[in-house]
Amino acid sequence: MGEIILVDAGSPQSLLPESRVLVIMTGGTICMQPSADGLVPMTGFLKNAMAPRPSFNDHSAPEVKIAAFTKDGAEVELDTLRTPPSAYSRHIRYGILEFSPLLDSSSISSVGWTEIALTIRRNYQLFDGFVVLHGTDSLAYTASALSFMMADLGKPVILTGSQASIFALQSDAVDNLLGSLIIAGTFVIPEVCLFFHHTLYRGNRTTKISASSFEAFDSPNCSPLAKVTSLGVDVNWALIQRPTRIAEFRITPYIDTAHVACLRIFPGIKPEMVDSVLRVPNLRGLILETFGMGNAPGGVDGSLTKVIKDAVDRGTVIVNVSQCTNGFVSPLYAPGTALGRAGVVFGHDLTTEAALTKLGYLLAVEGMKHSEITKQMSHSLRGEMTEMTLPSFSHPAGNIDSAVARLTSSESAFTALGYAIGNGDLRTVMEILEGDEFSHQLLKKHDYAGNTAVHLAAVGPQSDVLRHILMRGASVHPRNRANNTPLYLAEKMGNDACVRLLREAGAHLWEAESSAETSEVGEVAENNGAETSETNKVNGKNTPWGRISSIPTLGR
Ligand code: ASN
Repeated sequence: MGEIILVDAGSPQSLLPESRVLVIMTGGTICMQPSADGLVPMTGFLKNAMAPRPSFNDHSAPEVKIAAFTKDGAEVELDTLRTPPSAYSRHIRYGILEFSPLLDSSSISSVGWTEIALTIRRNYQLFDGFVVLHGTDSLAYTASALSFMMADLGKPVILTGSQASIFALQSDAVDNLLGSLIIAGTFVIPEVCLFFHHTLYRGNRTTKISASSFEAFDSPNCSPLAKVTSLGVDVNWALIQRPTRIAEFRITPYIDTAHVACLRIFPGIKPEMVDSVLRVPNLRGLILETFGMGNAPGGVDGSLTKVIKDAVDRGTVIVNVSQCTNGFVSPLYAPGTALGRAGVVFGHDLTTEAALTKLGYLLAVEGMKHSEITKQMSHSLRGEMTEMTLPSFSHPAGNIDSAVARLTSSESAFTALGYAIGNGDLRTVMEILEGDEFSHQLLKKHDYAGNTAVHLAAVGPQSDVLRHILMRGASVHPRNRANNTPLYLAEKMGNDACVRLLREAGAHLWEAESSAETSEVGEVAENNGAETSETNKVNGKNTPWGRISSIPTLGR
C-alpha cells in the first residue's frame, strides 16, 4: 500500500515496538490460483504470498514463533513475519491460522462464522487485533454476522479480501491486506470492520456493490470509519463505537440461518408465492425486501397483506428492508403502513445482510421471546442501524421531541412530520410545526413522489391534522409528481371529512379529473364484472398514488 510510509528495515527504527495481529485465512480470491476447474484457494499463504513481499516481511528474526489456539482450543506455534515499521513507528508481527478446507466465500455458512468467532475468542488475549481474510462475495454477510456474535469487543476485527488474487500482476490484494494489518495493529477500533480500497467501514453497514471493480464495497447509510490517505490513516473517531459498560468480551458462538429466509418483492408478486415461503416448515423469520420506503403491493383484495399478517400471527418475525441501497423504510405510505399494521417490523436502514444475520443471531439467543426479538430488530445493537429519533410505528401515540426534530436536517424533520401525520398525532404535528420560519420551510417540502404535508394529511386518519397544517399556511393546490392535488387523493380515499375541509379551504378538482375518475372506475367495472366495485375501492384505498399516476397531466 503506497500510502503508508514504510521506513527502511535497516534503519535504527527497526527496533521500534511490534504489535501482534492474528490473521485468520478463510479463503477467497485473495489466495486463489488457476486450476483446471477455475480459480481455487491455495494453502501456505504466509510462505507463498507474504514472505516474498518486502512490505509484509522485513526479514528480521524470521525464526520468531508465537503461540496461538485453534478454534478447538489446541495450542499451536505459529510461524510469524513482521512488516517494516509503518508511519506510526510500529512493526506489525503476524501469524496465520488457515481454515481447512479454504473456501470460496459463496460456500461460507454459520459454521464458518462460528469457527471465526471461536478462533478470535480463544486468541483474544494474545493479539492486539485480528484480520480475517475472506472472499468478497459473502464478505458483507460475514462482517455483519460477526458483529452480532461479538459483544463488548475491545479490539479491532478487520475483514478484507481482494477482487484479484495476490499472485496476479495487477491486484488490490496487497493494499487491502497491508492496510488491514496496519490498522488492526495500530488503532484501537473496537468494532468488526471491513477494509477495502483504502476505506475502513463498519462491517454491518456494508454491501458488495461491484463484481469486479477494486472499489467493491460501500456502506451507503453510514460514513466510513477511516480512510487511508497519503498522510496515513484518517480515523473518524466520532463514529467509532466503544463499549459503554464494564464487561468482558464474549461471543455468541452460533447464528441461526437455517430458519430464516429472504424474499424480494416484485411488481405482480403472487400472495401464494409469499405464502409458500412463509409456510416452509420451521421457518421463524423472513426478511422482506420491499420497494422504496418499505412498500409492497397490498394485493387486489389485500391478500398479500393478509398472508403476511397470518404468518406474523403464527409467530414468524418479518422484517421490512428496502430494495434501495440508500435510505430507510418507514410507514410513511399506505402500503408500508399496512405492513406495519400486519405486524411487520420496520428495519429502518438495515442492509439485507445485516437484517438477515441480526435476525439469525436473535433467533439463536436461547429463550428470547418473539416480542423481544421484534423489539431488538428495531434498535441498534452494534451500530448496524441509524437510531431513530422518531416515534416507532408500533407506538403511534409516542411523542417525538420537537427540539430533536429541529436539530436534525429538514429532511428528517419532514419525515418526522410524515410519521406524525400518518399516525394522526396532532400534538406532534403541532410541535414540529412550531415556529414560523421552520414550519414555512417544512410545508414547502415534498417527498420523492412530490407529496407535500397536505397530500399526506389528505389521506391521513385525522382531519384535525389537515386543519392544523392548513391553518399554518400550507397550500391546498400543489400537485405531486403524478400531478394530483390533495383533494383528488382525499376523494380517492373516500376521506369525506378531509374532502370537505379541503373544499372549504378553496381546493377544487379540474373537470378532467372528475371525469378521469369516473371513466377509470367505469372501465374497470366493465372489464371485471360483479367483483369490481369492491376491488376498485380497496385498490383505491391501498394504493392511491399508484392508480392515479395514469391520469393525464392537467393544466393549472
Ligand atoms: N468468489 C470469490 C469469493 O468470494 C470472490 C472474491 O473473493 N473476490 O470467494
